[in-house]
Amino acid sequence: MKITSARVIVCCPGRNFVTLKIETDQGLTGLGDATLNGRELAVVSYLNDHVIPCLIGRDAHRIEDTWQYLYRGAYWRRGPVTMCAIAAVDTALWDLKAKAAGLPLYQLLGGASRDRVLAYTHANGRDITHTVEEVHRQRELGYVAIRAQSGVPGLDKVYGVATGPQPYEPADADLPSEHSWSTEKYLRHVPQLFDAVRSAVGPDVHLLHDVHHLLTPIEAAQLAKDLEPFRLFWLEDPTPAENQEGFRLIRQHSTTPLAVGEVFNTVWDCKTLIENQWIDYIRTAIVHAGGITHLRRIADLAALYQVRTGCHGATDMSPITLGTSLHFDLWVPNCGIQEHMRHTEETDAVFPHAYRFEDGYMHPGETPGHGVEIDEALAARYPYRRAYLPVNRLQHDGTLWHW
Ligand code: CS2
Ligand code: MG
Repeated sequence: MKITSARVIVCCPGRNFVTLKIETDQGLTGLGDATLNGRELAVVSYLNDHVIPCLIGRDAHRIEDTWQYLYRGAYWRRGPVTMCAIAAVDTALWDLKAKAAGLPLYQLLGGASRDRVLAYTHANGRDITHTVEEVHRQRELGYVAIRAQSGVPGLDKVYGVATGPQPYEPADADLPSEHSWSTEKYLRHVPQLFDAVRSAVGPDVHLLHDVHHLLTPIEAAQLAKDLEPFRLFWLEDPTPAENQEGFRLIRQHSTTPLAVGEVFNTVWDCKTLIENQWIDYIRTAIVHAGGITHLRRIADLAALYQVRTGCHGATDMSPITLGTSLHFDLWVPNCGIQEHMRHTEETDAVFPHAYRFEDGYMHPGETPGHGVEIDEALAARYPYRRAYLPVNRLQHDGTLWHW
């Protein structure tokens, strides 16, 4: 099965998505997600200018060889732009192989290890009362695992919490908006939030929280310790992880489970964290870490140390990543949970998909391939719009804070 063409499709049905479409001489097409939130066009150029010319004429079945060719052949290894581009090719090739076999992708990976995939969603509120209401609302939709975030008294905006009635969207402005940050206020507030949420939902609902890399290791250790009575499923990105050793310090002080990895792009970003058992969940996404071919290497390393997966699933993971992730989750022996932030109706219409949500769990469906397609005519009606993630500055003196 020879690759005859490859094209990049950029669209913005509510938010930007970059999609790679590969066509073959057998008439089959494969799709891969290449969306890198806030830096989309860098990946478009990487694909168009440097990757696509090398793909034409290659055997679409040689997924591993193509992965190594793009990773090693570039000489310049790793990095989010490179690994997103490789992920798009890899995902499209797995889609093609599964379509050629007439099987849903999870069957090619080794078949289902479970009947369905546990999913968590977000409850975001202006304040504690509003967040508790949002948690109840998500419970009514069927979720049994919920991430709770809330506005903090004295801070105008907090990442992960919408300012109006519309759902929160990570990339929110034509130029980066600025949020002010106070570690002291946040550290005082979050234990009160979880005290209220835990008493409202009882012991059986899984509760999660995302710190978005905003604390130093010792501050993160304080928070993890203060949250112990509320038995979190996980505390996410408590501190930036470029310095993997920072997590040792948090571990020394707390038994709250830790999750990290949505910004990682290769196994090298988490090798030390995993081998030292400083984390419990690895959150790396298919789109950001070189596709299925590389993510399964990360998951296999993690399995040796009883670290489980918790794939990133915010709205900037396109339906193609979500669908592919669900095939991965259904198979991977050490799956923990999958993040599920619902896409807009416009996005769902552009990307018709076989995956479904029911009673707190998800399933990728039985359609051959990863089960997600793109309606190109509809996509063309939503042109690219520049959008950025916000930055944080310390409230008291304007210092640019961790991001
Ligand atoms: C978040 C995301 O879903 C999450 O856990 O951290 O909102 C993340 O910040 C965005 O996906 C960044 O693009
Ligand atoms: Mg996160």
